[in-house]
Amino acid sequence: MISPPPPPTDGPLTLEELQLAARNKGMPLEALRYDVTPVGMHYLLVHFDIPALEAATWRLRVGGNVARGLELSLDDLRSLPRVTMPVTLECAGNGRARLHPRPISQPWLVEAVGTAEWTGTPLAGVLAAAGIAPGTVEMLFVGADHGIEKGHEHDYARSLTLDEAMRPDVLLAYEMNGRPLEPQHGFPLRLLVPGWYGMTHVKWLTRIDALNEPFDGYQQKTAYWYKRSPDDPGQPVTRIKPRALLIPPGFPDFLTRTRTLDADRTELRGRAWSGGAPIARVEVGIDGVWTEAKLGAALGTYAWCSWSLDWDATPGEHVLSCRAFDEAGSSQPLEQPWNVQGMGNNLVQSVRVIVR
Ligand SMILES: Nc1nc2c(c(=O)[nH]1)N[C@H]1C(S)=C(S)[C@@H](COP(=O)(O)O)O[C@H]1N2
Ligand SMILES: [Mo]
Repeated sequence: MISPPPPPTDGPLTLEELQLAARNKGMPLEALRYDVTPVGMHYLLVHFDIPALEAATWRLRVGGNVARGLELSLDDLRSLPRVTMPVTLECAGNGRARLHPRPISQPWLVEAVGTAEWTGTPLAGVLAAAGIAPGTVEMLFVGADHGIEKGHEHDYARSLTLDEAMRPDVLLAYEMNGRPLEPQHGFPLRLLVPGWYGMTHVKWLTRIDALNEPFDGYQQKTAYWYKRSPDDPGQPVTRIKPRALLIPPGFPDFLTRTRTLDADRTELRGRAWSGGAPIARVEVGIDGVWTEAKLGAALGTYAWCSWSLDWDATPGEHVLSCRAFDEAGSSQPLEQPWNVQGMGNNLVQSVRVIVR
């Protein structure tokens, strides 16, 4: 059962996009001031409905191509080695709403990001306990949520290669910022794959299966591909591309969000991250002239770092931008790239300010 996706449009936002935008939410940019994003300000993306799960009856089943199937309660998982790490999560669709024509889906601008302290147990330990059998190529992660996307009915599910799944920093996470996961962020358990775009971090985990063939479910084979045209085989979406964001200075106009500030020395501040490699530098563009910013230490291997730059704000209208460069040599485009699903659009952010 396949229905074609709605064609991209240059028209006004549709009611369907508005409906998604009102259910899901971005992080307010002023929350870039926090090292660790308060849970209620972290971005949120839920494809279907938030499932009703109870800690007392919920179980994680580990099966497929394993020596011993496991059935684990939340207490079982909590009794395993405990690891806490800060991780920056970003939705692969961040930036989609600026594309021309606009792919119809969750219409993010730039706010689909957040950094939390995640606590859980390394997945590798649970997989070792189950005994991954020879011939396993991928691990499949299945959520409790269910729905239809572009005509395909499915449980939300994604896979990882066995090598990626065995990375020591991949977690089965049951806490966010020191508290049990909120229902919307995956209670009672979610996958955490530091460095990867959000779709990989499967929430409401109920099943993990060892597969001896690559998974071909909707969220793996159809969604989350960089394609230049509908018949381009494309490339899978994997790790987070570099991005820097600026805390909009001054105060906003309610409707347009244009900023007003007084002529003075102003400290411009923001955050930068990349899932591919550490951030090497951040540049700030003031009316198109780029200056290197002062870079703070990263909060963690897979968490953002702060940056700042003093700016002598002179009266008039200005456009402020920022861009991140990582140690692998990746950066952010100044011209809008385009792909069919609107994935990984890390065009530089621009903030309009009026200095008085
Ligand atoms: N089970 C399940 N897991 C999921 C999703 C989902 O809809 N269902 N959405 C994914 C996507 S696309 C993103 S960007 C992240 C968002 O995580 P957050 O809402 O905790 O920020 O969860 C991912 N995990
Ligand atoms: Mo996402």
